[in-house]
Amino acid sequence: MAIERTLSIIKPDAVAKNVIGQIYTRFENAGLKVVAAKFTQLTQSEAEGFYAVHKERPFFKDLVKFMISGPVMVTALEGENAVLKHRDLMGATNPKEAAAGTIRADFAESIDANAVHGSDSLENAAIEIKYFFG
Ligand code: RTP
Ligand code: MG
Repeated sequence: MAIERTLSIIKPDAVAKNVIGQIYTRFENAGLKVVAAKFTQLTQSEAEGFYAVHKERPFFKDLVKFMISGPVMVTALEGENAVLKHRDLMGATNPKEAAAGTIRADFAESIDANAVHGSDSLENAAIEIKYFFG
């Protein structure tokens, strides 16, 4: 299996809940290694740029507003099959639909405040890691 990199963001709701360590432990237990990280407050233009693919969607404004509502933990993770593995750890976008034991099932409140972001493809992972870490 290929060694991949993926981008994870622990969103403002999960940072506020003080569960960065619990989420990192899940990454570690799944064999995902932290290769870059920064704790940061996104600006409006950073959040808009990051989620530019969604700019025509009805939820875009609320998404950006939420992502700048508090600090986030941005992490590049590396490991076997990292993109899909990280998506599996996160669970479904809507925590009500997320499988038991996933990060969103355990820590997310709603489809808006859903604890984590993860790259959805290897191609987007490369773009997103470059966006935050150059
Ligand atoms: P993410 O990008 O944050 O990892 O989440 P995702 O791939 O599971 O979901 P995506 O479709 O990329 O949507 C990005 C974020 O927008 C919010 N969203 N709200 N109200 C809605 O119908 C709706 N749909 C999406 C979610 O917070 C989602 O994480
Ligand atoms: Mg997405």
